[in-house]
Amino acid sequence: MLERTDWRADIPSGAALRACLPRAEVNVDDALRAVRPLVDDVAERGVPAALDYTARFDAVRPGAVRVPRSELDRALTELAPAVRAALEESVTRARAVHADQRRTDVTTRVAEGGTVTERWVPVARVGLYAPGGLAAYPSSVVMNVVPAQEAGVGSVVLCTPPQAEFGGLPHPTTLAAAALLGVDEVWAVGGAQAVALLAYGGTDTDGTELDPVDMVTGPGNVYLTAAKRMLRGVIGIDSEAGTTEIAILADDTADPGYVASDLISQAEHDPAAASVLVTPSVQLADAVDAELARRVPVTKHHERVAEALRGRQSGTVLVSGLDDGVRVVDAYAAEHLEIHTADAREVAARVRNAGAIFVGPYAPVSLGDYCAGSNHVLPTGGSARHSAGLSVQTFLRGIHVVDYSADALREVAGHVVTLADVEDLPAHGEAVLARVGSVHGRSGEI
Ligand code: HSO
Ligand code: ZN
Repeated sequence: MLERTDWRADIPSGAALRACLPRAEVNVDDALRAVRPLVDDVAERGVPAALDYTARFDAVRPGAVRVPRSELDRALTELAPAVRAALEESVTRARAVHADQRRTDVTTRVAEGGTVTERWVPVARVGLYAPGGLAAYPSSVVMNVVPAQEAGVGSVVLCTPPQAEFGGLPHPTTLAAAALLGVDEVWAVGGAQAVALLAYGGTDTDGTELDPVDMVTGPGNVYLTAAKRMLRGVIGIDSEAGTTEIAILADDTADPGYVASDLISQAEHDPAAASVLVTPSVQLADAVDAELARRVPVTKHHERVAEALRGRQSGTVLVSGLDDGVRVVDAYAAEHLEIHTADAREVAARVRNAGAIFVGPYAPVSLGDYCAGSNHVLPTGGSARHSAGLSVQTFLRGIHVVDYSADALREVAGHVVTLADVEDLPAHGEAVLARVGSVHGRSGEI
């Protein structure tokens, strides 16, 4: 079922290893070219442009971008009790984890009378994106909003696409999740046009000002990702959370049914989703294929799943042992990595690159998607090599506060003047000399 790559006898090394892995060829350059005129248009014309693109891409044109408060309240009132309870549990667990990520300011005494304090300050206003597309994502509302709130962000806008079947409003469960979390500014706009409108702001059809944000976070398709990349600088962005992917490192102790169902679970998101099995066991690979053959046809979204599993972004990689297995999953740097091996904790501890690691048979990715407490907005496409998922840290900036007394400045003044001279920036040294008098026979007097 899954295409096989056999590296048991010979495994590529270095960059070649990364290049040979099953991976989607996402052409962000094409997407960048496609979204540039759209972004420019929204920058120039604001809301009317954003609504034009919404009409074109989402086949619906809402009367206004901002969702009325009454619709948020209604969505929450009409939310099924079981869904509300599940969302509340998801929020409680995510809050517990993210509250522990808060930072305290740290003051370092560098010298007598000289201190540097790292002061953690939240971003003032953020735009959080919850996708629409093939599913509704109230869980992504939780995963964006909770870290922003725990970081102390004062002003939060949720952006999510409007849907024709809901009369131009976003999905009601997405609205209910926002209301449950106390977010009352929701914009019915999605995709690249949402990012552009968040970055530049505008005036809504009823005259309401839509204020620009300082930062945009959240997952989305390649066009949303391209718009984030393009507008980085105008706004801050999180890591690139694109089409979902799961890698599973498993040995012959793994349950093939668990492995197959988890590979299917992420393939369900999108025909371009990636499901990769890495194993030293041919027996397990065969058993997983047999389970996939049995399960895929009967899963609800079998067409999407089959396409994702058939794609060149998915496959099985056979390795000679778990050491090579760890090398492969490190090179792949999966958004989600599951470890199904004997002593899974020990193997997990050796992994360096992953968005999130799920240890052992009872921590499936779906648990993390909804209710583990961990965040599900995670780096994709190998960006877990250098980036992390969404967290409180994403929304904080560390500001260095430098506080020196006259004596403390005098004590180090000679070194400052020397370094300024060596860089041929004598005015830098003179700024110090003006305060401390003379150093090295040079005086601050002009
Ligand atoms: N697996 C997705 C998140 C998600 N799953 C939302 C279900 N709902 C990307 O981490
Ligand atoms: Zn998922």
